[in-house]
Amino acid sequence: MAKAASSRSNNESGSKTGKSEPLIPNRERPDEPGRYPASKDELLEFYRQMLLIRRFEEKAGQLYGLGLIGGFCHLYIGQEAVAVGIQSALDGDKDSVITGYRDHGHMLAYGLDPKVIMAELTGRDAGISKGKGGSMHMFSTEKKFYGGHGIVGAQVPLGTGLAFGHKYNEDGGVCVAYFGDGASNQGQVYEAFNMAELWKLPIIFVIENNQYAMGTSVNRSAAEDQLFRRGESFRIPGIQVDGMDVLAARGATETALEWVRSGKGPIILEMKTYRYRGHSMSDPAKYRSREEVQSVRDKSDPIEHVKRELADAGVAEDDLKAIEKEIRKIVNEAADYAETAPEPEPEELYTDVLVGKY
Ligand SMILES: Cc1ncc(C[n+]2csc(CCOP(=O)(O)OP(=O)(O)O)c2C)c(N)n1
Ligand SMILES: [Mg+2]
Repeated sequence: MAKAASSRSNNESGSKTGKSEPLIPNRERPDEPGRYPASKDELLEFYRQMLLIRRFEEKAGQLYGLGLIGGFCHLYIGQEAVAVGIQSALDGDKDSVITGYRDHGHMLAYGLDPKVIMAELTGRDAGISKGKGGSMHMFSTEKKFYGGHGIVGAQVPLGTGLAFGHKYNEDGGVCVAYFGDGASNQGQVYEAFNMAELWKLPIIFVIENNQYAMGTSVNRSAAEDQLFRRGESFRIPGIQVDGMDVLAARGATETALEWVRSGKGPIILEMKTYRYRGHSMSDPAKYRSREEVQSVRDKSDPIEHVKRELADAGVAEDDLKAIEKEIRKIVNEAADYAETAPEPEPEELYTDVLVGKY
């Protein structure tokens, strides 16, 4: 099988859907994934969810600018198709998710209430972590969403532990551990890969390759910039996916889930994507040109992509406008709520510090 992005530099996004190479000797390969054949209703739902993330993140950026959100804030704009495509394939009752600090989109794609997420951003008691976690430390054990982690790469061994828990408890769940291209250069990632394959743990390692780690491009920092190959030494297969195409993301996730659920151990999905905004709200973005960003927006925007699919499926422009209106209302209400909800009482400083006695 041909590698998806063989003729492109890794600095470009928009490689074609899920192809993988038979790189590891004597190792069965996952099936070649296809684009998910979504129904019109499913396509509409993907559009809705991606638009919700985009408008939510734009609003979060505005509230940050007004000083209503403090600390760090990393926006997910541009990467929406990854979280929406992947999360839509998961079993919310069984599967667990863990990610880094760029986490609002994953929470929204998991169906968490935008009000509760926005209230966390503004540090209010009604926030999902009672206003004590902020942008980077959102958590919902009920939804099996285990953060929100500010330490780059930390979620990879933690996710491997979650996968160990799934296997040990025989609960049929799979862990999805998201991390970035920058994180993929860390040593702890490879210790986790080794254990995960050795113990055949049910985990999908999702590398969200948005081409940059803060201001450093993949090509400047990665000796092997085809990140789907990073599991080879551990005999973990990898698939490179067009992360700007929600149907490709969903299709590859189906393939990965089939692999993992059938007991074959971990798998890597490299999602080729792009972030339009700076690394965080305080990034002056001097390491890339405006033209580069604009060119990705023009050629590969994930929301425009689905809009075209919807038009082909016969959905009227007015129906899309109605969804846009509905989403703006949800986001405005979330912002109003997050601006007016009370702050936590000082006593909250002493809660949730330890889970219990050891
Ligand atoms: C262990 C550690 N080292 C460095 C940092 C500072 N830092 C925060 S984000 C980041 C870049 C990570 O980039 P990537 O993994 O590509 O994720 P992205 O921000 O692109 O989503 C760095 C170096 C940190 N938070 N933790
Ligand atoms: Mg990155």
